[in-house]
Amino acid sequence: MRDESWFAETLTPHTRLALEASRVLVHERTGEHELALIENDVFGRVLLLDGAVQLTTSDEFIYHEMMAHVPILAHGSARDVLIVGGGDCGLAEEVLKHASVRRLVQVEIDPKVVEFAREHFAEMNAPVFTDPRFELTIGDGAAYARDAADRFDVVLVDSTDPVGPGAVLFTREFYRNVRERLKPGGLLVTQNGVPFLQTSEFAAAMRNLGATFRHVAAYAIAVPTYFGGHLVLGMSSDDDAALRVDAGTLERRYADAKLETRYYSPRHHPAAFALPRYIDDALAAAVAAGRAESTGS
Ligand code: AG3
Repeated sequence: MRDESWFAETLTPHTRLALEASRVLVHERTGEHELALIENDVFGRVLLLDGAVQLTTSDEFIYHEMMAHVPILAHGSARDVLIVGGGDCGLAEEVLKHASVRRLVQVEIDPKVVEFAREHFAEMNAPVFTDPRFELTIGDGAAYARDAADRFDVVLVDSTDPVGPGAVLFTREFYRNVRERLKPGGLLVTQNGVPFLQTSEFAAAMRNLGATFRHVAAYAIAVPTYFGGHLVLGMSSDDDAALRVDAGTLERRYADAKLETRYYSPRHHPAAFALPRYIDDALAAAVAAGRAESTGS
């Protein structure tokens, strides 16, 4: 029987990160996921899906600020944004802080995650549900990418890890479909895990991106509850303008957007792309392999 006072992250086979639960608020199987919501004295409320920490009240700002503000400020005039996944709506909250964004479509597969987050993370996501720019669809994000006709300036894939229902969001076919959803100059940002522990998953996803997009970059973030070193976010586009944006432009856009951030800064933004060497090397090798496959086919 599981000890209900400790919850372990079971994401990788030979490691366990355990968090003490001072309270277990929810622990159940929903349609798509095993979901647990606990309280921890250091991190606050913690949401785990299928044994992987998704967010905590204390450190969610890191992932959400970096996933939203890096591409939106790099783009410079993002009006239409798509989020695939992101059921806790913490990412939507950061996206909607940009007055330039006119429409935010979010396609999440599991309505239960949204309900939960609405109830238990209201201090983070409450503004989202009254924002007329926000269009939430419950459905399969991969099918949406394939079938929709709409196009976006920025597409954000706020997925779980490449196991279970989220695995499809790391495939070449999905990335190809997303590419069709981008307007000229559009950008895709993807959650690509912790390369130190998820080495082959990271390489496979980057290879698929390399096979699909003309330009693939990645940036690293440090989230205390994502165990195992840096978590990497991929940024891909067929146009490298947003990947080359200079610090002065970012400073100006950041000031114009009137954002208050705790992790993102226009100085840190380009720095996050200067990857530690073992990640940089793995990225370069995977992208080159993907590129070779796509030109060979
Ligand atoms: N979703 C990404 C969680 C990634 C965790 N992976 C890991 N620790 N290797 C976060 C959802 C927040 N909206």
